[in-house]
Amino acid sequence: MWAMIATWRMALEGITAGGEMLEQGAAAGEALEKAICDIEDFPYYKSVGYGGLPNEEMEVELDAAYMDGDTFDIGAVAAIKDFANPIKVAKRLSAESVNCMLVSEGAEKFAHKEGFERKNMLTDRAKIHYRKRVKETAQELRPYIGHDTVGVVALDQHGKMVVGTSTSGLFMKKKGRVGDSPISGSGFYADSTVGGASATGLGEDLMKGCISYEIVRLMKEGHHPQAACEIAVSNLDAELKKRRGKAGDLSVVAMNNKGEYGVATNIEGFSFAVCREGETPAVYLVKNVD
Ligand code: SD4
Repeated sequence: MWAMIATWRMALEGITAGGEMLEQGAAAGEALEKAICDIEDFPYYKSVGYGGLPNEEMEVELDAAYMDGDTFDIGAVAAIKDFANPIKVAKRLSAESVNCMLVSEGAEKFAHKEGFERKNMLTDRAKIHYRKRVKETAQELRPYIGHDTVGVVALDQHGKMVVGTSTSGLFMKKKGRVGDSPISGSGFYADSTVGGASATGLGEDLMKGCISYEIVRLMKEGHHPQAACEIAVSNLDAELKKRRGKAGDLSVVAMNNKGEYGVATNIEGFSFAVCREGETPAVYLVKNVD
């Protein structure tokens, strides 16, 4: 059995390409890298890779992470600029036993030394969005939240599971702001003996519940991925509302090592893409658990 699940509609073509690789017997990590690179390279996705919207200083700073569910190797980059495929850098970093999470210039220095492709990730289209936003908000530049991260969980024919994320974070975020996407347990987590999970939404709130780890923990306790996702989202949503009066956007996808999957969200309009052995890749809209 092989399978892939990913956050948002934008992931469909990427995971379809990754799924074809898994069908041919590719390793989960290779298929996931292909899926996420395709999304990073597509200039019209405003929240991932090339064409991603900039921070308040009009710079595109990207976060990405990769985790190997067999070895627990983790690699992550945060606030990296001017490299075409942050997921490749994160995956490469996962081979390092120390220094496996690098930020900003440190991440760029590493990527350069390793020969990754340099690229100006700020497109004219993204600049137009930025200028429009500056005009709209006049004096106050607040981060824009309705904004999507790609998170992919993959299972290969050998039973290996991996997870990866890639994002430009929140539009108009502060320079140096890091979301949940490169943070282990928050934006992603994978354990091949159980399953994997990934999150999208307001990083500052997703981190407060270490939501991806929580979903994998619930699956390990015996919950189906669907139940694990629903419990994790509704618990965190309720805790945040109880303690802070409000909860940000929380959306998750998960898959266990049998290829069964689950999704949950506290917003309207969260979509996900799934592609599994013997099935046509498809996109679905998720009902709010709130
Ligand atoms: C972040 N979680 O940087 C990301 C953004 C996102 O839907 O996923 N938005 O906080």
